[in-house]
Amino acid sequence: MAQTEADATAQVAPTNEELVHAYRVAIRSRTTEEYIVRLVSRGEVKFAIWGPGEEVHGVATALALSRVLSPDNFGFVPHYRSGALVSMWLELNDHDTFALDLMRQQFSKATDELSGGRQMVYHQHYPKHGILPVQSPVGMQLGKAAGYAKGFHVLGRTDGVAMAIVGDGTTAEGDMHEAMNAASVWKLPLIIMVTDNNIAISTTPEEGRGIKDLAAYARAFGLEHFECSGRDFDDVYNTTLAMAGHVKDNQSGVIMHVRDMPRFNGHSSAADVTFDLSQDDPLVQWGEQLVARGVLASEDILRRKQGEGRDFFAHHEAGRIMEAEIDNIRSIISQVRSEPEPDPASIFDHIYAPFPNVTETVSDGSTNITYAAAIRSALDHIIRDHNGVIWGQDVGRLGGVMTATAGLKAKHPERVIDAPLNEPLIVGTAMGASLHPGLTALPEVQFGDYVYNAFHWLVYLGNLHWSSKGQARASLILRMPTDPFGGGAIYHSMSNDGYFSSIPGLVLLMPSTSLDAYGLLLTAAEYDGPVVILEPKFAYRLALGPRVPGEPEATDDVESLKKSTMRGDVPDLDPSARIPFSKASIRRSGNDVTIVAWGRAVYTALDAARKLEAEGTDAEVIDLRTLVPPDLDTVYASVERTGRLVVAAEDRPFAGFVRSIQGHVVERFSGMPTRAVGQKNVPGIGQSPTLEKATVLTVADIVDAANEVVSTEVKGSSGFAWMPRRYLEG
Ligand SMILES: Cc1ncc(C[n+]2csc(CCOP(=O)(O)OP(=O)(O)O)c2C)c(N)n1
Ligand SMILES: [Mg+2]
Repeated sequence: MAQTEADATAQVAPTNEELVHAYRVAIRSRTTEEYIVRLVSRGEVKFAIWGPGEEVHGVATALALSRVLSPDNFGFVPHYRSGALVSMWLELNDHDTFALDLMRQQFSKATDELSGGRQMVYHQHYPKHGILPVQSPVGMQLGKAAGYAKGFHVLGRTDGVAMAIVGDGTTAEGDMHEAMNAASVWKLPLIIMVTDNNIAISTTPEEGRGIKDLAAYARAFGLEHFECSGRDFDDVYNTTLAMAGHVKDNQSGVIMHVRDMPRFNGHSSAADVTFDLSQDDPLVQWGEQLVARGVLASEDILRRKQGEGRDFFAHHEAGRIMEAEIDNIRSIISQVRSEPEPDPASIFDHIYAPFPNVTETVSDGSTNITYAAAIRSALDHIIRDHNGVIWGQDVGRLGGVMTATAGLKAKHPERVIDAPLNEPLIVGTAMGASLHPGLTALPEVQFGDYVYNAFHWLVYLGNLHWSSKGQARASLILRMPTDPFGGGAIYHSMSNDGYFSSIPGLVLLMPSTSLDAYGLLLTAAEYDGPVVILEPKFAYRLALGPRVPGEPEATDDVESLKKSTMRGDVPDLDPSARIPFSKASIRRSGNDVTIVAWGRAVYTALDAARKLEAEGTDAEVIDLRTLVPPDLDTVYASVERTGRLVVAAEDRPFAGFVRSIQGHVVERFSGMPTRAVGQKNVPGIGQSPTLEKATVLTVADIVDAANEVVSTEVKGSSGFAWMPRRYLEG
């Protein structure tokens, strides 16, 4: 070795003090987990998962990473077996209560700072320390970390690094392919760490792992590959140090393959948890090495011994360091045992981040701003004022297939990004990027019909804030076109409101006018949580609803505005306009029947109302605008007056959101005549125009439903079951 290289290695090699510290943290991790095994065996805790056998890898990795990275430029999503790694990383970054934090989560106590008793153990989240929230579905660490890496670049950082830790079985998930694509195409400073114990619960590599050669796999994506033995402290430390330096300096992705990891207590508490003595223990071996090097005394370390029973401690001589940790863990357990359980009423806390307190922009006249142009203008403001970044298929060069992002790439070349053709990549990485405070992720999915392979991300976005006790905040606005628009057939026409409305925690919007699209987007940008916006396709090229503040009014200006927005320019509208969440709009007042609609159905409902008026029925039309959480007060106040309800939407009522709004009203006003109408309950819209017409919501559907409810006599067994107040006030 040349002299300078030797100096550099000596400088970064762990000192004896650091080695002792690392050994103590590794021993604490083993002690904690073997005590958890006891708690499980006694039935004191419901479920546990753990990583005995991964301690040496964990502490060596954390120590090496800390040489190159800090929470300021590093974020990572751990695996549920990364306890020792997380514990060491936290200690190196001035947080030394990990064992207590963990035990509180293990016992699901009210004091569990990580999730308030909502999450399984090892679902950590320490945002200040760069530890990103851990979720249960394996694989999502990958998209999340890839997005976090992308977020560093969006924010102009050239020294950031993100890491996802997954097990070997998880390399079969599509998430792996998505993260590899993102890392390759976007040149992300991403570490994909595969901790390989050669098993996935019970599935062997032969049964479960299609990637036979991780080095060749990495090469195919243009990434580097590093590998080490997870049993060997020095190998892990040196390889990780070189690998992390490479990722940081080159700002490019790697696979880090950690081979030969043992699994000592079975997969989880659901398995046979007997400590497996047939495998060599890296922690015992490393202790012996540290004694041989004179770093520790012989009495300090953990050793195996002959013993009876299934318990770890029956077969091990703890040594001085573990003895001290046993006292420590026992006192933590007895403290945590006596701490309070979560308050049952707390389940309703943190479903949403606080909604922005905005005043509705009220406007009159008719707008000349198309729906697409209103979206462009709002996105323009969000990019500028909220660190917004758009990515999706064809959103840049083309301006989106619906023109909703036209002109924005020219204005913000770095903030409008044509993404790979992969929806879970788009939504998942946006989710990860949105974990950077102050960044607003604006993913677009090209058609609502193509978001289903990203559904797990939407479910996760819905529970993230709640499951982290309100601490994790994902500022993400997902936009996608929906509703039928002539000839789209099964996969470009469907309305899918009901799929998303059943995910608690998501704000679901469906604006039907240019001003609502504009104002709701700007409100969403002020919100620290996930928002899904469904945009009716028919609307994009139409100027719908009242004037948008800031739009020109002089005839010449209006003409040039129309031309320029058709060309795909971005109009400059008043950035102060807002439409509040969860506030419906009464589009037409009436007394005889309430029609609740959203999206394209609002216009079908207004046409139906005109027809009904000609027949002598006075219909009120309510545009829900925010589907979830819905403004039921406005609906209730209206039906209380009219006594009749029709819910009309483009989605299928059967088992869907349309039926749900109807159900709320029926529950509250027992006996009230109601109908729910929408797309017919068939698997899709046929390509034939005749079939399409027979399938989608029509004016006649609404008129017929309104006539039915208006002509229904409201009677119960003992006379009138329910009457609108106006009859009683007579
Ligand atoms: C998406 C998803 N599918 C299934 C599961 C259930 N499950 C939990 S762990 C696991 C095996 C993971 O194996 P591997 O990636 O090798 O990690 P290891 O547990 O071996 O560290 C499975 C199937 C899950 N949590 N998430
Ligand atoms: Mg495994």
